[in-house]
Amino acid sequence: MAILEILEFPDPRLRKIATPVNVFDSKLDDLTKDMVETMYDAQGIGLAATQIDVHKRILVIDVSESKDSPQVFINPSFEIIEEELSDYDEGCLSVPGFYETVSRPQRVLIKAQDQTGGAFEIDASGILAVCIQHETDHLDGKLFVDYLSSLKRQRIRSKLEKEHKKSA
Ligand code: QAP
Ligand code: CO
Repeated sequence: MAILEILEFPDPRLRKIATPVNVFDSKLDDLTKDMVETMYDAQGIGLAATQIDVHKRILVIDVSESKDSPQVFINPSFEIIEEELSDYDEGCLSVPGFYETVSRPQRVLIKAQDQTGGAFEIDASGILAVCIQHETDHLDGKLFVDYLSSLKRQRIRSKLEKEHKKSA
């Protein structure tokens, strides 16, 4: 297993569109294990393959209290069940140190495949509904900062660019 490097905003590679997975082999299984390990190491609750510079439609999420229930979503999509929006203070491993309120539909039906290609569905509300929408956005090159005002986004961008210069 390995801990992978997480890309940070405004890295242009975070804007790439991920392509569907169609081979369910041991390489995919190894990659999802590395993603789970990387997510836990970074104290995250969700990680998209895009964030580790792999442009395939793969997510790992663990919204459990005990951090022992990783869920893998291959080729995820969702349908909105409840259009009503709810607000959540979102963060992102690719935007470290920043949290802002985002409004999203409060209930969604998640459709995805597991590591073996088996299809499953989850009726999600609460933090899982927030997380799947946030992570699916990554696969389409979208970040939670895109929902903020351009002023807020620019401020976050310049602060992170300064951080990156310091550590470069
Ligand atoms: C996305 O985000 C999410 O800034 C996952 O310094 C967030 O795991 C979905 C993290 C909120 C639903 C609600 C962020 C860790 C982790 C940071 C994360 C940080 C350390 C973010
Ligand atoms: Co994120």
